[in-house]
Amino acid sequence: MPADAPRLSRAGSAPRRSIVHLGPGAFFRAFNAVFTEEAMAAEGGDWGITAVSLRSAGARDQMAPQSGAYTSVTLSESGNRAQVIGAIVEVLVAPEDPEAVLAALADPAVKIVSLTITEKGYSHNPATGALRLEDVDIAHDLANSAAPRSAIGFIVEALARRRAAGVAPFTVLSCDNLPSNGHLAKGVTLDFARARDAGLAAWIEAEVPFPATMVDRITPATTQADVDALAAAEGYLDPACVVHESFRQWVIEDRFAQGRPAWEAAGVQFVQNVDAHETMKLRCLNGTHSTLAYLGYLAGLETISDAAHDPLFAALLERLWAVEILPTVPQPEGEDLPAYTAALLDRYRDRAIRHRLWQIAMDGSQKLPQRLLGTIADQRAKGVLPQGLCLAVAAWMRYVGGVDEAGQPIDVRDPLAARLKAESDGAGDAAGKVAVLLAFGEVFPEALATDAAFRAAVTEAYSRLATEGARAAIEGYLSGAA
Ligand code: CS2
Repeated sequence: MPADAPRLSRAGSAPRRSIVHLGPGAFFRAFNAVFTEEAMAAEGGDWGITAVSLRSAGARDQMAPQSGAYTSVTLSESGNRAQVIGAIVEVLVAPEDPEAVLAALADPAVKIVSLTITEKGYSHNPATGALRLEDVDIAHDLANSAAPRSAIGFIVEALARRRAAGVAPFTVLSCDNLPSNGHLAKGVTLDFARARDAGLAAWIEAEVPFPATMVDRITPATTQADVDALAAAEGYLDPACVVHESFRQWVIEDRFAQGRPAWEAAGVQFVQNVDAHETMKLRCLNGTHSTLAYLGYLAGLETISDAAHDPLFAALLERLWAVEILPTVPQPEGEDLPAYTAALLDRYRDRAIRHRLWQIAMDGSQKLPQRLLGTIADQRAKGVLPQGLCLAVAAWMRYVGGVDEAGQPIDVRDPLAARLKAESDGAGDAAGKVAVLLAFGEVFPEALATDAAFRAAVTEAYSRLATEGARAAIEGYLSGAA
């Protein structure tokens, strides 16, 4: 990196704020903020974004010296494209000053509160969708409403202040990889509000829109090499830059309380119901992402493109899509499903995108229900046993055991990591380990946990992974399926 490269600085004035976004991570900066920037460029409007970090000061420390500006880098083997984004006008750090965040959320000029807080940010039970009132941050926020820690706590307190002041509510726009994410966000918000004040909950239920969305852009974590490459190419330093694929798709239910940016000018699709698009994406993309993450990691691979270029894993993907996943996906308006999965394989093979399997493997206990278990449950309801997806579940079970095929420790990142490992370690043979992990009601719905054929298939797959390894287990699945 050029040692004397100047720091990126904002060109021109910042737009006035009308959006608060919770979760200023890489995906948000590669996705929401880029669409909003382009919508304002095309159709005007003051849709500036106050981004709020609920945990750490990292994003703020990276972006404050740049007045919120940063670079969105589209990666390509034929040459990267840099786009400076100015839609973010400030970054707040909630633990430093929760009142500043609440003031922003209660600002009458704020019309949309959007979320990329990851699956675990909803403090819900993944198997049921209900708010976990015993969650440590939720319990804190119910007792300390003026100094919340959780996204839900901030949203409800801000809505309470708007209601008390006679200010119209904002729209809550969930942009996380969860089925019916708008419905889920509404459900946990109402659960929290009811625990505080029934009248407030009734007002929220009647007045606050929670449109659902499907979001899609592959965005690996930014590395120092990415920052250095940008500095070398563009002549400035930008530690807040994000790198991503060219592809992007945002499908939104068009239900907003006080308007929205002209996102359609940036290519956003507005539909009445996003469920079919969500199911397509969560099961075809995220389901195979997680499958590759666990089986690929156990097989010693590092990235999605490594796996997608490996003939064995490519054959696994093709069979999973054609036989086990697509039969459970309803036809989304305007989509060609076989073409969609063929395009996915091309996206996965893009060697310009170094998407680490370890990154995707994170938080599996929060991801499996919507990525794999829903598909399996739908197949089981038809009397079908999807052996390939059972192998993927078994691979997750092996992964959370914390030891790879070379006997090396795995750095498992998951809210339930300690319990998953402890109970798995103490469970004896494959059947015992599968049994204790299926007993995690936060992950496995009762119908699957008590399904003998599913349990047997996962146990058999777990045994093959333990004795023969991931590659042999995949070969066995493919040859047995032939
Ligand atoms: C990935 C997703 O990290 C993960 O769990 O599966 O972030 C995936 O890259 C995005 O959903 C793609 O749109």
